[in-house]
Amino acid sequence: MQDHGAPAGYQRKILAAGNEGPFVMKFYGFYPSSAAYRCRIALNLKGLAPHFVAIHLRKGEQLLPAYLELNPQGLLPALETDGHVLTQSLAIIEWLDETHPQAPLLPPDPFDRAHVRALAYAIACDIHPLQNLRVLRHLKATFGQEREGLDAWCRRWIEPGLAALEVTLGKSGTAGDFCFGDTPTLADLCLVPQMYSARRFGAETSGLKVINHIIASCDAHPAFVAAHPDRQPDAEP
Ligand SMILES: N[C@@H](CCC(=O)N[C@@H](CS)C(=O)NCC(=O)O)C(=O)O
Repeated sequence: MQDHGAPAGYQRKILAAGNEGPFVMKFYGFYPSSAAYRCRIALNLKGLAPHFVAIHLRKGEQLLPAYLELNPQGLLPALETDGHVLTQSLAIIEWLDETHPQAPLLPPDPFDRAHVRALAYAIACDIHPLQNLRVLRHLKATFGQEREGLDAWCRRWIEPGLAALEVTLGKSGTAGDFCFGDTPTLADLCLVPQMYSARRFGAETSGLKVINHIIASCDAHPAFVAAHPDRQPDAEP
């Protein structure tokens, strides 16, 4: 585990006060982790910059006793704040949204909220878990799959998952520059990391017109830019 302290950059000035009290907000993540990436975007949108503790997943640091004490699931991310440890990226994001209501991540109407959550869950519950490190390691160890087979496995779930999302977004009539309207919501926080993973696994995404329009908007948004894996203090070449 490596404590990188509070990040420099545009968030620091907004957050400094929150990090000087008795409770230092600590975020446990790893630069390419999708679930951590979702939370980093939310933290940036809320103007928060917690201390960052890097947990190197490929070195197995998520299974060290000190981390399992925080999250017995051995999964990233975790957010430690005010004497609480929050886990599960969507629970963390909704907690951030409830406690920092500016730049809301869910629309006000209950049907719209359900729609945005459904978009987010389609990614976070139905696509992402199949490409997780522990799943890929199991496929390798038990079924002898190497890089090519593992990438094909991931594409097998990512491509139809994103294709269905593209249809849903197109039919909704509510997609704009972002998944819902013209400001970021929970759905965009899940979509951007999923598209990052899609590229890593060589998935075909060029035909996803609605999604690619949204990704272009996110790529131009400073909160998303600052959350990119390549810009994290633990990023590796
Ligand atoms: N549903 C969880 C998923 C968390 C998760 O799968 N995290 C991954 C990184 S994206 C992880 O820690 N994987 C460790 C492993 O597979 O051993 C969430 O949204 O927080």
